[in-house]
Amino acid sequence: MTDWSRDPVFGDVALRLAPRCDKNPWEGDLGPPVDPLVRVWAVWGRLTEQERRELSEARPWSAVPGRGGPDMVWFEDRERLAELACDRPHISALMAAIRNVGKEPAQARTMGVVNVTPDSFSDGGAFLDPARAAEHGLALVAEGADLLDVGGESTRPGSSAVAEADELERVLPVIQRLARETRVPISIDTTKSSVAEAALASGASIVNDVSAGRFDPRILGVTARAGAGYVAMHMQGAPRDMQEEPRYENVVMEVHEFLRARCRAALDAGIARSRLWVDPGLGFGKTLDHNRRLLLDLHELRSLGLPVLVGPSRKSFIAAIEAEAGQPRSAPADRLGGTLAAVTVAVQRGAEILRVHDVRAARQAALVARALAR
Ligand code: PMM
Repeated sequence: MTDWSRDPVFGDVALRLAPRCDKNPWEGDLGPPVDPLVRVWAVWGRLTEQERRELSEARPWSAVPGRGGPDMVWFEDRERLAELACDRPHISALMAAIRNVGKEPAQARTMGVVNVTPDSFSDGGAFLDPARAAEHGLALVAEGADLLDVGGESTRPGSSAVAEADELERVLPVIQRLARETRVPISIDTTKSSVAEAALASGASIVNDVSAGRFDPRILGVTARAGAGYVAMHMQGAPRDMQEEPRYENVVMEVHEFLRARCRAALDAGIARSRLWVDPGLGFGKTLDHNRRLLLDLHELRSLGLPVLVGPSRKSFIAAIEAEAGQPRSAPADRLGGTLAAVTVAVQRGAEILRVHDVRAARQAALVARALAR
């Protein structure tokens, strides 16, 4: 008998939606194993009225009899299901989870942070000199970084935008040197199309846009024309005011919906689906509870069918958890333990890219988190 609650990816969904289910729906008395994509099951008793109505529309479906009505339903019309799942995180999360059943989650990759800024919250000023920044990037590669993220504008809460010329002056020499001296893909952390364009021409191959194209929509076309990768990150508001009073009805649903819409815009601008990544934007217009919910429900974002990148590294939610427990708030550079705890949770919920300052430690945490989730 399969214990679904132990499955690394499916476990969470199974626990919340289907605690009564103790059978593998593709085996034994429920029929032979089939392509999981075409058979999605749901435990009827756990669904809301609205969800039942939505699922009932997705005919043809088969019901597995249970006491007092259908116990489980499954769907065999792949197209109809994909259509239905497209706008409904709840259903699509179920689909994504099922798609991952039995599959080894990929080993998460690390993206080392290279901030060429005077004021980033954790390492501001440390690498403002281009030579030091590039050396730091190379050191992160030596620690095992799979990617490097170079940024010239701080996005810390309360910060204001940096002039384009300053941003270019900070990042271009660093990208050029890193591109010459390492084979690791380089991303440019910017919201400006002009900076993205120059960085891509200088050796970067990914645009990491914390505004997901809201601040400067041309960035999508620039990325598309270069055939580059694109990280669409969620943020409520702008860095200047994002932490003033972040509010959500349902943070996971809203972030999911935002990312879906922004990925639609990216696709419409010509960015290939295979080049898109999504990021819930920990700390960007979020309280401790919002960050906690997003980390715990990270697998729900996997239902977008795109790699999920997450950046918990040294963020203030770690200090907020300490404060909640009556402990002193640690300084950003002293948040490695908290970062690794968050990395563990993220990996066990299917994160594929970890944006971190401490690459060696995060790689080890990710490896062990995955091995222990089996
Ligand atoms: N966090 C920061 C900057 N850029 N980009 C992505 N995609 N995700 C993040 O979480 C993220 C980011 C802020 O952290 P830093 O100042 O330490 O770089």
